[in-house]
Amino acid sequence: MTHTSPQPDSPAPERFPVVVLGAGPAGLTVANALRAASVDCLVLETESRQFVEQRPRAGVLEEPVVRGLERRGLAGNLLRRAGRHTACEFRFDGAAHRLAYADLTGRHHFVYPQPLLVTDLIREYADVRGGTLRFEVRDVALHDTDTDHPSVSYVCPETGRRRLVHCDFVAGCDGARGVSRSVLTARHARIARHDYGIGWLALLAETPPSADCVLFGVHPGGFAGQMPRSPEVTRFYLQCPPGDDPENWPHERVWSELRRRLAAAGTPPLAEGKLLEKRVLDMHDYVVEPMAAGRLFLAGDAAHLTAPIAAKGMNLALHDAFLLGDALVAYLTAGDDSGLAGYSAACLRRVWDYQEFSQWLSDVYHGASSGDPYRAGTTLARLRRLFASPAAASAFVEQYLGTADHYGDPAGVRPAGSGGRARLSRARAGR
Ligand code: RFL
Repeated sequence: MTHTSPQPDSPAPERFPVVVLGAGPAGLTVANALRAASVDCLVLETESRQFVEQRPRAGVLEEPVVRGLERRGLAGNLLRRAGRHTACEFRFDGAAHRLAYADLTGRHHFVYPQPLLVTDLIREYADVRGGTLRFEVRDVALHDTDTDHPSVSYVCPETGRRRLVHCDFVAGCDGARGVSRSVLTARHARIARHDYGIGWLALLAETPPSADCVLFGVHPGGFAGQMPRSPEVTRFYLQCPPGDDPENWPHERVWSELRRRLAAAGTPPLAEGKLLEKRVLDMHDYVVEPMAAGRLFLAGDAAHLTAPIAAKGMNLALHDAFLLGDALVAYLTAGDDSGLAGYSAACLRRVWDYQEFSQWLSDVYHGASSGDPYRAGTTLARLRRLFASPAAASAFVEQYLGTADHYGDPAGVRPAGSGGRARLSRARAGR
C-alpha cells in the first residue's frame, strides 16, 4: 500500500539510495550489483535467514543466466558445484524418447538448487560486499513511490516499532505474495492472468534420480515429471486436480503413480525414497504490465509468475535483476536513465515469450490426459514431430534453454554516461 503520510514511531528515519524488498534470487542479485558499484542499499526480508537459505524450490538454470551471474562475480560456487544437463527425455506410448540438446546446440542447463544460490548471494552481499540486510521485518509499506522522494516503512522485529527509510528507488522483489505488486496494479499497471485449471503435486524425495536428465511423462493418467536436484534429492511432479489435498497422496500412491506414468520400455525402475515435501500447486501465470511506475521497479515473481511447467521462474527473476541492477547503477553513478526507461519493455519481451512457451509445453504435458481425443491426438503429433524434425527440435531447444538472442542486450543498459539524468521524468511519464 502507498500511504502518502507515513507516521512512523521510529526516532531516526534512515536513508539509503535503494531499498530492495525481498531476499530471493531477484532482490539479492539487484543488491549485489549495487554493492559492487559501491551504491548503498537496504534489503528487507520478511522471513529469517535460515528459512530463505533452506526454502526448496527451483533448480534448473539457463546457461545465459549463469553467464550473467558469472560476469557479476556471483557464480563461483555454482560453477564449481552445479550439475550439467545435456538432455531431457519424454516418455510416451510406453517408450523413452531422449532429446540430446547439447549434441544439437552445444548448450546445456545447469542444475543448482535455489537455496544454495540464495545462500551464496546472501553471503556475497552481506558478508563480502558489506551490504545491509534485515530479516524478519513485518508490515512492510511503501510510501510516495510516485514522487522523487519515496520511502519504505516496516516494523522492526526486535523492538516492535515502525521504522522509516527514505530512498531514491524501491526495487520490489518481494515475490508472488509481497506488497509491491499491489502498489503498481492499484493505479499504474494491468495484470494479465492465466489459469491452467490443473494442479501439480510437487514432491521432493530423498532419493537419487533414476535418470541422468529431466523426465517428462506424458500419460493418459496425467503428467509426471522427474527433475534431478542433487545425488541425494530429486524433485517429482504428478498432475492432480487443482486444490487437491496432499493428504490424498500417501507414500504408496505417489510411488505407484510415478512408476505408472513414467514407465517406458528398457528404463531402470524408479528409486523410491522418503518424501521430504508434498504440496499441491494450482498452475497459474500472471504478468504485470508495465513492471515499473515512478520510483518503484518490480522484478521476478513480484512482476510475473510462470507456473513451474517450463522451469523458467527463477531464470526470469535473474534476467530482470541483471537489467534492474545495471540500470540503477547507471543512473545512480552516472546519471544515465536509459536503462531505467527501457527496463519494463526489455524484461517483458522475454517474459511474454516464456509465458507462451509455458502454455505450449502445458498443452504437450496435459493433452494426453485431457479426456479429449482431439487434444490427445495433437499432443502426440507435437511430440513425434520433436523427434522426427530437426527444425522442430531446434525451435523447442532454443526456448527450453533460453538461448535465443532476440531479447536484446542482456546488460540492458547503455554504457554509463551515455544518457542523462533529465530523462528520468520523461521515462516516468512514459511508462
Ligand atoms: P522469491 O524467491 O519468492 O523471493 C521473494 C522474497 O521476498 C520475501 N517477501 C518480502 N520481503 C519484504 N517485504 C515483503 N512484504 C515481502 N513479502 C515477501 C519472501 O519471503 C521471499 O524471500 O522471488 P524471486 O526473487 O522473484 O525469485 C523467483 C523464484 O523464487 C521462482 O520464480 C522460482 O522458484 C520458480 N520455480 C522454478 N524456477 C526456475 O527457473 N526453475 C525451476 O526449476 C523452478 N522450479 C519453482 C520451481 C517454483 C516452485 N514453487 C514455489 C511453486 C519449483 C517449485 C515447486
